[in-house]
Amino acid sequence: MSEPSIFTRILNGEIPGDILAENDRVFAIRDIDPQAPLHALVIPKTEQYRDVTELAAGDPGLMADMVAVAKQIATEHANGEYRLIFNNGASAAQSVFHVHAHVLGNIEEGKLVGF
Ligand code: DGP
Repeated sequence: MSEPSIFTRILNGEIPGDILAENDRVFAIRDIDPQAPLHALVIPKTEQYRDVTELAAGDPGLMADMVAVAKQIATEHANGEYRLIFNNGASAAQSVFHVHAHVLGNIEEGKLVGF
C-alpha cells in the first residue's frame, strides 16, 4: 500500500492547506506556488487515477464533477472565467500523481505563456 498523496494529507488535515471547496467526491485547494492571481487545484477525493487520461477512461462523471467545481471556484474567486490545465506525466510537468486540475483565473491579458 503506497503512502497517501500530498493532496490526501491536506484533505485529512495532516498538513495545512487552504481548502476552497469540497463536496462528496471532489475538493479544491489553493496552489502553494501560484502562477496566476487565482491558482487552485481541483482534486478527486479518490487517489485511484494518476492523471486525466486514466480519469476520463475510468470515471468521466467524476471528471465532469471536477469541471463543475472549477467553475464554482472561478465564480467565487474570479469573474467566472478560468483556464483549466492537466499536466500528464513527468515530462509534461506533472509532479503529483494523484490527478488534479489547475484552475487559473484573473489572468492579466497576454500573460499566458510559460505555464
Ligand atoms: P503538477 O506539477 O501538475 O503535478 O502540480 C502539482 C501542484 O501541486 C504544484 O503546482 C504545486 C502544488 N503543491 C505541491 N505541494 C503542495 C502543498 O503541500 N500544498 C499545496 N497547496 N500545493 C502543493
